Amino acid sequence: MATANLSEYAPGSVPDAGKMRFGIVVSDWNHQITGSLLKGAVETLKKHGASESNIIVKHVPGSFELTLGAQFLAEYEDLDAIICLGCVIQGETPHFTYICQGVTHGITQLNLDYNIPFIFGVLTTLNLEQAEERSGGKHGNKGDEAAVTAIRMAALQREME
Ligand code: DLZ
Repeated sequence: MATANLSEYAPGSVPDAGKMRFGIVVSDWNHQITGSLLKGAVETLKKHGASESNIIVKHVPGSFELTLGAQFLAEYEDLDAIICLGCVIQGETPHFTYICQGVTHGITQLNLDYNIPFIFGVLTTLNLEQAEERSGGKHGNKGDEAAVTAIRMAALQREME
């Protein structure tokens, strides 16, 4: 099966984000990749109506810290959705597995503990090339996908409130 393009979505499927407020927590590890994810996420939020002043960006050292960074945002800011951006690249030791498990479980738990969506915008790749392909390369940008997911989930919550 072909890899989906992360920047493509059905026309009309993304609600207006004009009245929404977003948090983005981004990992500085593999910053050349996460910088592109951040750029994609911010541009996509703005493209769908979010204003710059309603996008709060905070940096953390590595993907393992995304969970707590996102929790800080949920505690100290009034937000409709929080996007977590990171890039974990497999190395020679099992460290990759532990970081991926930690951040995956952490973000899942935040989704259950808080009544706002936390979006998993973390690339987990076998090498740098795969990460480049998914951060503005031939497979699109995971940051775009995370932003669209954040808007859709925030709209879903508003609809159900
Ligand atoms: C330590 C580490 C390693 C080896 N690899 C990555 C990675 O590929 N991507 C990432 O986001 N973070 C990595 N880290 C850092 C951890 O996420 C975390 O910041 C440290 O283990 C904290 O000491």
